[in-house]
Amino acid sequence: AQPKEPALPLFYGWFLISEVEEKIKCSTMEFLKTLDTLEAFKKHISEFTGDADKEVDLEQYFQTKTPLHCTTEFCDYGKAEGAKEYAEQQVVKDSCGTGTELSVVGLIVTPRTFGAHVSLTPEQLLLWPTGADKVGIPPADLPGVEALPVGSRAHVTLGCAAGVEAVQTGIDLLEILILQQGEEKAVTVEELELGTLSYMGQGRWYLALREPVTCDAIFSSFSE
Ligand code: ACK
Repeated sequence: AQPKEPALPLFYGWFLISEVEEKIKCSTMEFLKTLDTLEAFKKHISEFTGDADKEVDLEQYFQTKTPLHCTTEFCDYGKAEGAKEYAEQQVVKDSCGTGTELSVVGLIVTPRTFGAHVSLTPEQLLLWPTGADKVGIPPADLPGVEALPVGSRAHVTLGCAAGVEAVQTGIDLLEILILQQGEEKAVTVEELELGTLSYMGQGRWYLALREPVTCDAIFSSFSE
């Protein structure tokens, strides 16, 4: 009989080491608290609540999904297209268990997701699958996506609204980056201690961090 092929994982990615995970959870929750109290945010509250008079506690609104990580390849145990080819790459095999520093350059908040925008180094991009930025994007939005640099989708999902899947964070991030590239410039709402906060319409917020936050992470596969 043929030896059984090893099963493919759910996904590959960089996983924040536990001390960093705790730190990031705390500091990003602080940001949500700040956002919640801003008049500019309250003005657009109905995009989160459906009702301009309703309040929202953003810390409760988003459910954290751990372990915090930046997905490279979603394999879906081999059901996803290209999963096997990705897993077989020498660079992927060699990188498993190795450490790296992820650079978080911004935070996004939308009515669906809360996430960290990660800027990948050329070395990290070697682990970024070709075409990964476009997976699951409606064809009508593709021209905008294709104009973005490779790796633009790289993110850490920090939380999702009830009933929302984590895959949405990358899509929300791309949508925001496409808007930033477009003609319509974002409205800069406020200079915060952390950085510049912009409102992108339809409940979408982007905080460009004044200083990127470096997070120690380990490349690995993940299966449930
Ligand atoms: O926040 P994420 O990157 O979004 O981390 C989780 C991880 O895989 C485990 O679910 C991501 N994910 C789920 N489905 C997909 C998909 N179709 N394409 C890309 N990433 C996905 C999810």
